[in-house]
Amino acid sequence: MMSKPSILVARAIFPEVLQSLAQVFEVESNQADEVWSGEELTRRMQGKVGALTTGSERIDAALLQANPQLRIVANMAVGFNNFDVPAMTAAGVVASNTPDVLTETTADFGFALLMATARRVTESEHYLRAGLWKKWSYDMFAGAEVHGTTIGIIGMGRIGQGIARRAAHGFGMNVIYHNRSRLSAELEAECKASYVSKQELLKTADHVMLVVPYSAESHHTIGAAELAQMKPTATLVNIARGGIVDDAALAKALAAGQIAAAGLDVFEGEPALNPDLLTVPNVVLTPHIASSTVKTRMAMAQLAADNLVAYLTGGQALTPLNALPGAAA
Ligand code: 8YV
Repeated sequence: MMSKPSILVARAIFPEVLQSLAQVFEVESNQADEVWSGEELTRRMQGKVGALTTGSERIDAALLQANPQLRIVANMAVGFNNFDVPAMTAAGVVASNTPDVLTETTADFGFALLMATARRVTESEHYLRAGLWKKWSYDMFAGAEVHGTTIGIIGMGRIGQGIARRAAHGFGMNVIYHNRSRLSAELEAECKASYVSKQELLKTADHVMLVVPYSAESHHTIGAAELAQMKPTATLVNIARGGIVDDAALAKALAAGQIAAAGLDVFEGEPALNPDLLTVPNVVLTPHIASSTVKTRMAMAQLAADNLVAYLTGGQALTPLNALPGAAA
């Protein structure tokens, strides 16, 4: 009998997904969910032809060089800035991600964060829990209107479009967007979204939503200069990636009342946070949970696992990020 190919599952995942992988592969897993250093990950990768990673594991040229047997790394995330895709392609390693299965769930969370930020949900809850609520008052936690206002979406991929639909059809918002490329006229009509320059968006939006993938070009899409262009009554939500916003500049702008409030699910250097963000009251902070519903996280884990099975047993990944010459079965 032929021995099963060996794979690494780099972080804890749903046991049932792990069990299904164990039917096909020899699996080294990490159900203790230890956070491995780059060297440890490289060492654990030895002898493995495939790996399932999350957005926290970096796959770079050094790891690839030390593991020439590796054939595929399947990320349990739609974002893949933890992968050096050109280096993977050069090394003949397939990279895959988990698009589509998290789109609507993540768009829901973008809206949750927008609502919590504009309507000061967490700030008022902290006040209540601290026993400070003694009487009703006319302007208590008066926030920013959401329905009927203008939302500016930066990054109009699948998730950005999901947010636009919710905003336009559910909340009667005026939707403006900025993106590297313009949507088709049909998609613009469906999302009721108008394309504007970044400057125009920053100047006119009541709520700015960031859904742009992280890259060298999108680093600090929002910094001090951009915050200065926003309305003092505006809110900013980042469900994209840490590094899209200059968190230090944002903490300063929030403390100074340069913008009204922010909602952040992702941070520069997470899980570490810029300490100044913890001292300003007008920011809602969540620990990178935008895709986290039971159903969606299961679908993401299953798609990552299915990519490993499809490529290593059939020669074709389901949702590859790179095309390798001669990779198809
Ligand atoms: C993941 C995400 O939870 O898919 C993404 O890009 O940011 C989140 O859905 C995270 O990356 C862990 O893999």
